[in-house]
Amino acid sequence: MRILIVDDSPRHLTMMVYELNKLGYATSVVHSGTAAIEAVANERFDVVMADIRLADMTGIELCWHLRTAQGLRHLYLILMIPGSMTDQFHELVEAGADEFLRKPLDWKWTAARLLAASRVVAMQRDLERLATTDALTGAMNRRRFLERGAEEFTRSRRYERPLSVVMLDIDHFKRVNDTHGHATGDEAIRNTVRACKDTLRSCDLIGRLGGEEFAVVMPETSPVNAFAAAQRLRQAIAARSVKLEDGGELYLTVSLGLSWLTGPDTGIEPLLARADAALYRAKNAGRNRVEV
Ligand code: GH3
Ligand code: MG
Ligand code: MG
Ligand code: MG
Repeated sequence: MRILIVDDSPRHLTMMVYELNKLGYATSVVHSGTAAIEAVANERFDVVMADIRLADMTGIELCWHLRTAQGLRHLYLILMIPGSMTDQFHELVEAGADEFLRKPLDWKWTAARLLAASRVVAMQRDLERLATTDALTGAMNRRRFLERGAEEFTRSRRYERPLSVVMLDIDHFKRVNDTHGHATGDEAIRNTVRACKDTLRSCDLIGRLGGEEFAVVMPETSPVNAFAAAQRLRQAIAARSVKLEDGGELYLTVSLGLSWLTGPDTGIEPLLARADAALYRAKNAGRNRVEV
């Protein structure tokens, strides 16, 4: 669990970092609300522990900011309040705080509350994983793939960097199911994703778009390099086999369609549509090949 501490008292910060590290949590430190907002936008944190009195904004204002920001719903917000504060607790919760702790912090109590927070964080992560990964292969599911693909598109567009997309579909897959059964079919699908992961770079996005149809977004990749990568992938898949129950081996091929970012593109969808059209051509041209 990664914790961001927001406090402008250096003495208090040193103490907190020491105690939280002793509990096994990874900590980062910022000294203002503005710096906190920037930090959570750039880096993934699970918990924010903020002093309610900061130089540039109150902890309540910080909570409002973080709660209304895009993509930060997972943050678990803990406000640290003066021991003398006796009311307005409802305001803290209404502002989006999940928890408040009195200063000076009681370390046993803080540890207990962080344990409670870690249960929420773990559940949050499980839900996120379930909502974004394909259960059969562990690849990104369609929704997550399109979301991440859109992010890569925007980045490539802004910095005028190349971006390529490959769509692939297993050849004659219906025969696999019909001849060898669904379990073998499933294994063939997993095998294809393994080949993608082994062959492509770790920054390439691999999504399972449908049954035995996959797409890859390749950031920082020119059409020429993407074509070479698609050919390598095609060969890697053709060279792999799935073990059959009778001891035999099943070899499969895929057809691939390639597209890349061009001037008029306004989103990732046109690239996917062009890659899909190219894939269709690859099927018609005899399968086990890459078309542009
Ligand atoms: P083509 O070469 O033209 O792609 O022929 P194909 O037989 O592969 O045709 P198509 O891509 O349309 O076939 C998709 C088949 O994949 C249909 C469906 O029975 C099967 N399928 C889809 N999802 C799954 C799955 O999760 N597991 C298994 N075992 N089969 C699946
Ligand atoms: Mg098809
Ligand atoms: Mg197919
Ligand atoms: Mg298909």
